[in-house]
Amino acid sequence: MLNLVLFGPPGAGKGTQAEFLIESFGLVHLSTGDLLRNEIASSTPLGVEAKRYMDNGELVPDSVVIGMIKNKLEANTDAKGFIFDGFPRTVAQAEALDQLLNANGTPVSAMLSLEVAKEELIARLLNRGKTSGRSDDQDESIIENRINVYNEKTLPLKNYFAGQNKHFGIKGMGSIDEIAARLSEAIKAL
Ligand code: B4P
Repeated sequence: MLNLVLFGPPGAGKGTQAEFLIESFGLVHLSTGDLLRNEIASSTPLGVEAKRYMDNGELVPDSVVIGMIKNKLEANTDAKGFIFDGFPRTVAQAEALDQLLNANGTPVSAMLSLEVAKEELIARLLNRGKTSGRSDDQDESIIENRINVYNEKTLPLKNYFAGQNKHFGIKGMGSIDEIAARLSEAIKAL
């Protein structure tokens, strides 16, 4: 089973590259950002709570996202593998993911970390904000906050997975196809 954690700051290209990876490797895509946006669109109680955090570029509480991932893993027991996009984002989430996957004997295979310069991240997100309607992509100060939250709470996960010899840095600058080719090469070498 191939279980990949696609990692990187907001705007690194996680969602973009996940589309290519699910097609090439036949994996089930689990994006906590997409799951949360679906909840918001359906105005569920979970969505209403999550929106308060997401609009400000803050992380949604761990218990909420861990519960969503657990449900999705249970609903996809016949999957060939998963691509985790935007999850885990905190050490508590990484520990919970390890526990859930190890209980099934199917641990994380690798963390693929997309590396992109901050100015490029901001430019990509502001550009997406012109058409996406995403409230968290419209305002540069909210984007800056998302990047700060990433540096403070999410970046420590590099060391977490490096400690398990599962961290692979991938240059995330260049064309979408070039980056997809780099990811593909890294996965085939696993
Ligand atoms: P996400 O949905 O994960 O949003 P993201 O970090 O902005 O990444 P995304 O995948 O959407 O963008 P991508 O880099 O592909 O999270 C949103 C919010 O949800 C979080 O802030 C948080 O509040 C909450 N949340 C989600 N998961 C959570 C968790 N586990 N715990 C707590 N809270 C959680 O791409 C960005 C743009 O760049 C796109 O427009 C794309 O077209 C463009 N792009 C990509 N690659 C490019 C390239 N090579 N060249 C030029 N442009 C490129």
